[in-house]
Amino acid sequence: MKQALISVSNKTGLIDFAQQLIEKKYQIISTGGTYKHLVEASIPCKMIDEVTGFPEIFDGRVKTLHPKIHGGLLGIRDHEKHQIEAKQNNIEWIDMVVVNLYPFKETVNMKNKTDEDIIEQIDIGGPSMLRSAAKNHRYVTVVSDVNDYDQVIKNMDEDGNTSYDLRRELAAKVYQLTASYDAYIATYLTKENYPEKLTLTYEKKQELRYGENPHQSSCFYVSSQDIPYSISSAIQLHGKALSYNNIQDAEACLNMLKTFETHTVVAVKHMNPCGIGTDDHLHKAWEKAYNSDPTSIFGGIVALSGIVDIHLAKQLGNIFLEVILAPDFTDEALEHLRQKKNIRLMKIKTGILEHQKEYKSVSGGLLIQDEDQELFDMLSFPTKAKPLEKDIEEMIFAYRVVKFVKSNAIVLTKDFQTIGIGAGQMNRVGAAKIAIEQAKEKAKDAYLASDAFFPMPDTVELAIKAGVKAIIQPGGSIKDQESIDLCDAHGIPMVFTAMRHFKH
Ligand code: 93A
Repeated sequence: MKQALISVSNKTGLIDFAQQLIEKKYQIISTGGTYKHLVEASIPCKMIDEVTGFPEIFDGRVKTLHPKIHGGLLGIRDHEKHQIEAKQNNIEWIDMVVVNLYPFKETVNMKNKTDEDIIEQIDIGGPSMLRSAAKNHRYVTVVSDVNDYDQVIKNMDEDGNTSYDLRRELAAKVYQLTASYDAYIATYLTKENYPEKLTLTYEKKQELRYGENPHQSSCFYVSSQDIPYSISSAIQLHGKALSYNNIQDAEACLNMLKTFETHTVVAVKHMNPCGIGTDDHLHKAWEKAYNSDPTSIFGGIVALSGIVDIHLAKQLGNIFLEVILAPDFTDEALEHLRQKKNIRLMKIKTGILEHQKEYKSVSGGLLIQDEDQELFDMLSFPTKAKPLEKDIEEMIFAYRVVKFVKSNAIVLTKDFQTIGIGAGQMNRVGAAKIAIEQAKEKAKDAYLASDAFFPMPDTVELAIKAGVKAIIQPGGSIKDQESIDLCDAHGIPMVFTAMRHFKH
C-alpha cells in the first residue's frame, strides 16, 4: 500500500483530495491539526506518532522531524543497502508528501502580531519534508500547493502512480517555494537598510502580451507587499490587460500623483508628465491637466486624486486614453466609461505612504536607492527681487513637477498648471527651449523650474526673453553669480532649493 503524508496549514480542498487518494488506495499519515480535520470528515488516517513512535513535542515544534519520516522520504527504493537499512530500522517508504507551510508572510502582514508570534510561524518541519521529498522525486510525489491537487489526481494511473515529469516539476516548485519562504524570513530578520546580502522574492502576476516593443516578450512580477499608490496593488475594473508600457507609465503617473496634496490630475506619456493641474476642484484640475497639452495627452495615462463622477467620466471619455487611475469611480461613471472597449480603468489603493526603495536592473546586477521623497532642503533667495508668498507656492508646484520629468528638465507653470515641459535633453538650455516653445505666449509671467543648477546663465537669458516671472532651481553652480546678476538686471526673483532632482 502506498503512503501519503499530509501536513497542511491551509486546509482548502484537502478533504476532496484526501478522498481521492483513499480511492487510489493510499494510506494517509498526518499531523495533529490535519489529522483532526481529516478524521472529522471520516477520512481514515494514521497519526504521525504511530509512525515515529515519538510524541509531538514542544507545542508542535517537533512533530515530523524524525528519521522514520525523513528515512521514509529519502531512501533509494531500488538500492539494496538502503532496503536493508530501512528494514533494520523499521522504516516504511513514504510515496507522497502533501505539505503547505505555516503562514509566515501572512502573519507578518497582520496587525497586532508580536515578534514572538511571527517567529513561531517559521516552519521548520514542513520545508524539511518538502525538501527531502523533492530531492527524492525519482520516487516521491511532493505537493506543496493546494492549486496542484487536481493536476496530481488527473496525472495518476489506476495504481496511484504519478509520472516522472510531473514529480520533477513539483520538485522544482518546492525549491522555489522554500527559497522564497526563507528569503522572506531573512528579510524580516534583517534590520539594516542595505544588508550585505539582499534576498528579494517576486511572484509572477501576469504574462504580458509583449514588452516595450512587440518583438520583446515580457512578464510582470510583484512582491508580496501591498503598497499604496502602486500599480502592483491597483485593481482593474475594466478593459484589456495592462501592457508593459502601461505598467511603467501608470507607475510614473502614481508616483507623481501621490506627492500632490490638493485635487490634482496627472497625465503621463512615455513616463514624463505631459500635463499636471492642481485646483480646489477636481474637475478644474482635470481641465488644467488636459489643457496643458491637448496634443500629447492623446493615448496617455491619467491619474486623478479623487473619485471620478459622471461629469468627469464624460470629459475623460471624450478623448482616447490608455488608462485612467483613480481612488474610485461612481457607478454612473463606470457605466459610462465601460462602453469604451479600449480604455483600462484602475482603482488605486490609497493609504499612508511609507519609505520605499527603487530598483533598477543593470546587466548582472541591481541598483537600489531610496525613493526621491524630499522636495527641497532649504529655500534661499539670492536675488534682489524677492518672491511673494503666492509666487513661492507656484514655484513649489513647478518644482514638484520638474522632479518627475526626465533630466535635463525644465518646466513652466502658471496658475498651478503646467504650460511647457522640456524633458530628457542632453543640455539644459535645450530643455528650456522646448518648454518655452510649447508655452508660446503663455510663457509670459510663468514660473520656471529646473531639476538641476544652471551651469551657464544661458537658460536664465532665454527665460527672461520669454517673459518668465520667477525661477526656481537647486543652485550650486560655480557660475551661479552670473545667473543671479542677470535676474537682478531684470528684476526677476530666483529661488534656490539646495536639492537636485535628476531623473534618468
Ligand atoms: O513546528 S514545525 O516546524 N515542526 C515540525 O516538525 C512540523 N511538521 C510539520 N512545523 C511542522 N509542520 C507544519 O505543520 C507543516 O508544514 C504544516 O504547515 C503544519 C500542519 O500542522 P497541523 O497538522 O498540526 O495543523
